[in-house]
Amino acid sequence: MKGCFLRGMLWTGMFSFTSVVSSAGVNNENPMGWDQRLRVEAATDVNPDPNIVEVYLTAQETEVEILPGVMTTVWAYNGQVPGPRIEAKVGDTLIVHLTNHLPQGTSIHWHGVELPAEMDGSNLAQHAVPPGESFTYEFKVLNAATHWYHPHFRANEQTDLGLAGPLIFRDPEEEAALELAGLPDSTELTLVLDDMLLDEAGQPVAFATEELELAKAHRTLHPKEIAEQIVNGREGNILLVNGQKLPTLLVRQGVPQRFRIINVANGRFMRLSIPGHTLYRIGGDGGLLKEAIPIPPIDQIEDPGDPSRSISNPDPEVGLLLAPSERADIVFTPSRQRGQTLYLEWHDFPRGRHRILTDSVGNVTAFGDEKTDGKTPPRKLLRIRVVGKTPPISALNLPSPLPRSKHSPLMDIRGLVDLSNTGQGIPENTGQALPVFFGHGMPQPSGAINFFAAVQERKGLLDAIRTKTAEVALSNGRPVEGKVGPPPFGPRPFSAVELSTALDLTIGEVRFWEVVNFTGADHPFHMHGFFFQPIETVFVNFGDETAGIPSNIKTVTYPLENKDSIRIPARPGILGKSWTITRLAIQFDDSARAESPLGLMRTHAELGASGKEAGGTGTGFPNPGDSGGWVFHCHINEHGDQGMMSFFNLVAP
Ligand SMILES: [Cu+2]
Repeated sequence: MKGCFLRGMLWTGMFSFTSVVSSAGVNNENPMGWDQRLRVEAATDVNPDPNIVEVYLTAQETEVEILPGVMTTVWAYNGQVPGPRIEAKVGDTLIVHLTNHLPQGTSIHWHGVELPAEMDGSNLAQHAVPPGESFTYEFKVLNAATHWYHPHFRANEQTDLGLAGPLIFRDPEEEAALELAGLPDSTELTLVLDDMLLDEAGQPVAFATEELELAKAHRTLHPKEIAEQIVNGREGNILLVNGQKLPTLLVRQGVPQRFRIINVANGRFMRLSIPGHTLYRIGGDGGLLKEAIPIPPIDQIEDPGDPSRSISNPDPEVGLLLAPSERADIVFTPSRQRGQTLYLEWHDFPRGRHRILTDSVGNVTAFGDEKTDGKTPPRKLLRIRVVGKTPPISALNLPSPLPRSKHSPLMDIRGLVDLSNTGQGIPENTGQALPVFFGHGMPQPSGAINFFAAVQERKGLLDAIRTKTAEVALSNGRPVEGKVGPPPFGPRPFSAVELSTALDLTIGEVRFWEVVNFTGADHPFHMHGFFFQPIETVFVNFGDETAGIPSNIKTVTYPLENKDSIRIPARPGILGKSWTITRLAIQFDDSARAESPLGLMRTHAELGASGKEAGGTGTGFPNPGDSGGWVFHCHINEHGDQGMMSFFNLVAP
């Protein structure tokens, strides 16, 4: 990136300090070539203006060597998996020229970025860029944080095949303050975590989610495999760090390392640990936290189902957990001596994987309990070799509070929402509350499964919850009332949503989402274009008196943080008698963003439905002050693509 960072500039503010063992002095650097085997190469900035970053990305099929001696056919930006690292500083203008050489339409969604609606890249913001054509994205960089970019058409297939890249927005003052605290930016590394599902020939296994692909897939996948990919999210058999299987990083003992970690996997939750080391999480989706959060390594416990073996501690609160699309900014200091090797490990936990039951001819009949859920042994992601001369050990002082870009301050908006009307375990549709219901139906014999994210008022559903009979309302996973799509539900209800029936919100207002999860699995909720601040998750269980299962309600709260993606935990009990409600405070304010110069969003809305890839029909956004339509969805890409996605219109007051 361009621009000169203000080295050594004093960070003004009152700090206390958290001491972490580390080194100090001239050796506070990593060994020569420390990251050369796994660094994601940066995109070339072709613009000489120091305040404009302008890059070209070409999406096309290519071959890469993931397994030794095997060329795997992938889809890549500029031939790289992951895509080139794009860096810019707050205040810059970022211009990206996308050229599509894929065999199908594509777009780029700038995940976590505050930008004008028409630059968002969602299937609501634009039509897919057809094969052979180009599209230019342009927006101003407002928030310093670790983001990423990926397609938003057939995201399950395109992202999984390799189209995902890191997007790092920096604030030089923030970086200088961290450097002053003893955290050298020369040891910062971006880690893009992913997995790929490869067959015996080292090629990607067929995808099972698009209608077209579903038909095709029947020649290559059994209905059971189709249903598994869809309901559990596609989990790969090869784990990748920056596109490589178990790459090696070189470090010195006592020299603190900063990792910007991005989980770009379709369905794999990245639960991370470095044995013998505490990780300090200093930031996440929306930039730096107020305070570093220490995260001890994940311990092994006796498997309650089989005392002869051990499993990773099943409590997801233990260790660093990144649901698909989440990011973490962590610091840790290698304490091992020269010649020793550490590993960044992936750990399993029970996230609600379903087992698929079939009949004698292979048709899918039902879901069953997945007894291995959460019990996969730990796997190594990254080798960390301690090499070079060991420097003297002193202390790294992480300031408290952590420095934070004045351009994107962390303002607590959770106090601006009124939770007094919320029944603790009952979602409401009054006042500031915006209930969103996540659910899905039973599998069809073909393996297809319908998902939904229902956003409109669902009085019947709310009443059913109040009377603890939600299973009646959720007949085959469909809300019995509502305006989302004409029956029968197709595999892609999102395409049937009409703009005129979407939720209307007003620019500037503060609301809270109540994301209600009826399912037995975790789902990562992702909001486009706006940060939210997680307040709490309420685990509601009305039990089953006849089976002796007691009722209970448990509430988990969250630290102050700006986020765009969050794990929505599974229901704690049986279907219809239990659910979770995750409450997120959010201010729908995009008034600081550049006016849309083209009015593309309004144009698209007026174009109306143009096949399933368009957002839908409606009157659009006639007022030039309107923001546009914004989507939110589950970021297990198979779920989002199958309908666990909805949107709202943001209009001028
Ligand atoms: Cu999901």
